[in-house]
Amino acid sequence: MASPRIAFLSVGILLFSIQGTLTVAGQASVPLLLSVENDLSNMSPETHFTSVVEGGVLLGALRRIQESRPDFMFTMKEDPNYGLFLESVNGVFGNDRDKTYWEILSENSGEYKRLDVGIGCYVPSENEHIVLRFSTWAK
Ligand code: B12
Repeated sequence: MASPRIAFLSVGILLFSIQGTLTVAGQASVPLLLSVENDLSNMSPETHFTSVVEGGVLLGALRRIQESRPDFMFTMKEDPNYGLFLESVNGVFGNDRDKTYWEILSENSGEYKRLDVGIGCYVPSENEHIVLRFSTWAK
């Protein structure tokens, strides 16, 4: 039997598909799912339905969740060469001492692919499932 989480995600994706293109402040928008996973702290994962404006970057989706959900927050810092680095999610910061960071992935049919750019450059596709996973680069 499908787990409640998979059932929840499936219903969400179905609703998004039925709705088709939504609008955000009069602009065409692209719906997506965003999950937060932190196995290092044994936290239960959370998933949010969000969107970006057509052609918009992932940062817009994070901002949209933060504006509508008081339990979701994030911080970032600017790197002179690569742009915006996602520094913390829900108060959990990566750090050099523990070699931890927020890895950004795209999930499709159970397969996880690491994004090749950061939150300020990545342009999500319709109904994409983005995963923010607290990870270590020590391995
Ligand atoms: C080591 C490394 C990391 C380490 C840095 C840890 C550390 N404190 O040393 C970790 C594992 C954290 C990391 C993460 C990511 N990285 Co990286 N990383 C590198 C790598 C291999 C070397 C960087 C380095 O040490 N340079 C030498 C030092 C002296 O220079 P520096 O300027 O101080 O380096 C800093 C920046 O590079 C920064 N940084 C590292 N990665 C990224 C990614 C982004 C988007 C930003 C804004 C900054 C940044 O962290 C370094 C230490 O402070 C480079 C590739 C390369 N060979 O340069 C990729 C590289 C910079 N990373 C890249 C990417 C895509 C990511 C991720 C987005 C991957 C992901 N999907 O999760 C994440 C960032 C996620 C987030 N939270 O925003 C891309 C950036 C491409 C782009 N145009 O945006 C690169 C170029 C690799 C590639 N070709 O794909 N990375």
